[in-house]
Amino acid sequence: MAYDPNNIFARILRGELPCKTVYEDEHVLAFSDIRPLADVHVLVIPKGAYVSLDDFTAGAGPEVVGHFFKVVGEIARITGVAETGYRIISNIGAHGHQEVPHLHVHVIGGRPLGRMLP
Ligand code: DGP
Repeated sequence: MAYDPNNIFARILRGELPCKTVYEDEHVLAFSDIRPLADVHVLVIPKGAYVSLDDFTAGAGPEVVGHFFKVVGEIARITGVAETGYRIISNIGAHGHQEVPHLHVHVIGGRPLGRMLP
């Protein structure tokens, strides 16, 4: 899928829409989800224009990809859920029910989340 530069997260990255920033560096932005499923619900996005994990791993260098996932872990520490446990989810494509076509990882925690897979 071609990247839509007007998707909501692209607009957040350009500062056209507000967000509650949890973490930011040169390559990554993390912000609170607008529809939180738990006390902690943070979205972690690369700053590059990637729709999916496939685009990201093909288009970004291994340092950037590695750094991204390191930040995902850092978000769990910053928000305090690393100690109690949490869930990371990335919905990708139609079957994954991806709503916003800019790669993002959900970091969800702060309550027992129950079993997700059968
Ligand atoms: P999904 O693409 O299905 O993984 O979910 C996208 C998530 O993005 C969903 O949990 C709600 C969140 N979201 C949608 N629009 C906005 C927005 O404008 N601001 C913020 N902070 N989150 C948003």
